[in-house]
Amino acid sequence: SESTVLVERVGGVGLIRLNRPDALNALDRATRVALLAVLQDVAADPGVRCVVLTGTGRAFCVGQDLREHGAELEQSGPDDLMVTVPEHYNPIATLVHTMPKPVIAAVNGVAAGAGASLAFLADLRLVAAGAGFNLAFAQIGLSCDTGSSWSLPRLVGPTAALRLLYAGGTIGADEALDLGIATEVVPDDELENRALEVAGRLAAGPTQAYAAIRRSVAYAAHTSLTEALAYEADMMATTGATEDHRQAVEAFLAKRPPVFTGQ
Ligand code: T3D
Repeated sequence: SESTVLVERVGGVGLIRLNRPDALNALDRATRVALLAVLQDVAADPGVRCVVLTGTGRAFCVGQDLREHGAELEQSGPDDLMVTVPEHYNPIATLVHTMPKPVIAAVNGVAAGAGASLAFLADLRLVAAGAGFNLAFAQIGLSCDTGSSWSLPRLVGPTAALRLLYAGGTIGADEALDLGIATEVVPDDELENRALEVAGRLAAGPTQAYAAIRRSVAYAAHTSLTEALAYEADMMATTGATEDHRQAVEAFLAKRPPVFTGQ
């Protein structure tokens, strides 16, 4: 049978598609395992210089597969949760947020629970006009996972984060844009092309600089200015030693456009 997570290379872009459209791309065990493996592959592949995460069909991802989850809860009680979060959601969340290249969520439809949380950990969220976000956790008596306690307050502030986590309910693309969750709202049928356009541009960029910017911004979110300055100095030393930096300065001085190779 066809895999529930597809990955396609479009130039330097790794396009990851959650592919259980009949289940609104809910994350059952097999899909969580496959998604983690695919993320590990694209993270390690130097030929992939930007990653796009999207879904097939009318949803982006509705989080945990509650049919499978319900059956497992019935059978073995909450033990399943104690394994699923540390063994599946945590490494998936970490990779989405820390792999050394930009990650874009192309939110093609509703993103709920862990699905919304995954989108929050991407660098950019291009959101289809008909899509939305639903912090579904509390509606089923759960707290929150996949980094949403960390990412959502950073996007919208702690008060709005609590409001969204308490309330459940789906917010639309325009409200997501107003709140700072969506970086851009795109007509439904243009989303994939737009995501590939933005991703293609990033994939043609200075990948190591982008990776270091990603790390610097994440690091600075929980440190003092003094520590952030020291970290920036390290990252500048690293990126200053790259071939991309050397040739881009040369290109600047010669008044021609730089050609970045990611090296
Ligand atoms: O073990 C652990 O670690 C737990 C970890 C949990 C992480 C999590 O992600 S918890 C959060 C899980 N997700 C949810 O609670 C979302 C539940 N879904 C919804 O709230 C709504 O379906 C949506 C807001 C996402 C979409 O609403 P709408 O009106 O567009 O669609 P719908 O009619 O509610 O759903 C359509 C079908 O998809 C429906 O099935 P049916 O009636 O056509 O047979 C519905 O049951 C199914 N569906 C939706 N979400 C899930 C799902 N089936 C399984 N798992 C789902 N998450």
